[in-house]
Amino acid sequence: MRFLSRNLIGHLRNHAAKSVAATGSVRYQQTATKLASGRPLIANEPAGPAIVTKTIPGPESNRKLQELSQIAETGSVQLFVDYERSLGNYLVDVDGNTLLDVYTQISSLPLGYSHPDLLRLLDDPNHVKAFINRPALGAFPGTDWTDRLQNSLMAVAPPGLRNLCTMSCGSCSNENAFKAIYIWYRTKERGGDTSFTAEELETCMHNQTPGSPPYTILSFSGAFHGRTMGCLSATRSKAIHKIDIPALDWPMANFPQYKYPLEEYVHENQQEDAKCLEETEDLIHKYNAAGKPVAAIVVEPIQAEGGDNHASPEFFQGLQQISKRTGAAFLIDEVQTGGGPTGKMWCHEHFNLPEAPDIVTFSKKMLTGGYYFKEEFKPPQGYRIYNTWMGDPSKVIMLEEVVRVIQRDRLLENVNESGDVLMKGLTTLQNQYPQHINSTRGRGTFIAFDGTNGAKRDTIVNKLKLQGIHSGGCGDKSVRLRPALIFQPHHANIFLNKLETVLSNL
Ligand code: PSZ
Repeated sequence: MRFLSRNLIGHLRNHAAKSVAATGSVRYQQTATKLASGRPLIANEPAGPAIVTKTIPGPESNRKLQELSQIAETGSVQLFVDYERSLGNYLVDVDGNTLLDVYTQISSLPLGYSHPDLLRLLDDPNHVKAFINRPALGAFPGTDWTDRLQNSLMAVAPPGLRNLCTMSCGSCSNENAFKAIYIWYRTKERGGDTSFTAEELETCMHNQTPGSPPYTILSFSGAFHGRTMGCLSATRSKAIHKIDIPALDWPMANFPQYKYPLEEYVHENQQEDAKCLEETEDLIHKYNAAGKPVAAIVVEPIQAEGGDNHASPEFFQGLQQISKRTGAAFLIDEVQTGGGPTGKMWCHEHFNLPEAPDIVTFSKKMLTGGYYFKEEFKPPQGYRIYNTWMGDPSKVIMLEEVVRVIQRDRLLENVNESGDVLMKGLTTLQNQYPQHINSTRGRGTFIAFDGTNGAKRDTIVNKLKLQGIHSGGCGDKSVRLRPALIFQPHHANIFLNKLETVLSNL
């Protein structure tokens, strides 16, 4: 059998958790033979990483960086990639280094590089037309647009959400979700009346109330919701994102900060939840009373840029209750968590919410941006949530294929299986090298661990690269893993062995 059943995986996960502390040494190959799911998902993928330069970036990357920096700001460029040669889980750089990519373009490649089923799409001449004729979808959708949406985004919609708006990236999905929420909130305040007064129409042209109401969005310490002018006021992860940019006076509540390992600090972490929930509700009342009504609570199911901070299902259930009590919408930002990396299509499906969130935003692994919403968030007039492209049919055609491959190759099961191998191996390594790493946490393959400090984290990420592993940092001292959905247990074992090499030589 190629994949283990869900029950068996559940069993193995429990077993892994119990036996980790007792396992003295790391034996990843043994785990591999037990769990590896048959044939590789990508034919002709490299057998492993191969490093050919002394430094990464190598000389060719540095030369190209020099060229590009003549015309562009390149402070964030890490290396130049040969996308012709990159395949599956392996990124090949312009110096010919082959790296196992557990970061995958900031978590945005569902099927890795050059997946054969995606390449085949371009053999169909109808698809070629869709790739070269980019419509203004809000005005001129194509013949098959509704079918395409049904077969892609709607086929994997979060339970309970049957409405959809497509956009181009994560930030513009959040921006427009905020707008849909303001329109909903104002319509509620008007008692459902969908007309505007002359004063509202006049004052909005001067950015004044009542036409431009002073609504706010509550977000959390450590949150990342994008860098555009509205989203940035909800983003709280790093000062470099925000410095020098005017911001709105929006409330920020503390996101829970748990003590690890979780099973040793159940009581403390429950108290932490209660404290943060109380603060959230108090802040909403305070802002409402000050004439800055809180129209929405926005939250990531796992804070990603802020350092892979997790919160309990009870915390998210509590937030939903607060949103009901205060009349604020409950917006879950699944831009980074959505599309399968946590082992479910949507991370909030892990939280047993009694009903769907009001809005769920997505981008990255979903290839197109956008948001799902409850019917009541559909604006009462057209042309209010709108821009030129409103997404891109070529991305939706690709997503249709991605959804088909996820189902055909049972990639969510693969994610859970590979995630188990990673969690078990990382837990063993953190027990073996507590002077270097700790706090392994994650769902599916959406996993992070901490270096003992920021400098140690940076050293680990850099040394991993020279071992042929491309990982990423997040927060102050975390290493994050964001492999594609085609990352299999044998890739996990390669990663763990390379990490052990790095840790044992620190
Ligand atoms: O430094 C950056 O700008 C980065 S690095 C990773 C992201 C941004 N993630 C984007 C992101 C996200 O993780 C969440 C939870 N919400 C919104 C966004 C914004 O998406 P984009 O980048 O597509 O605008």
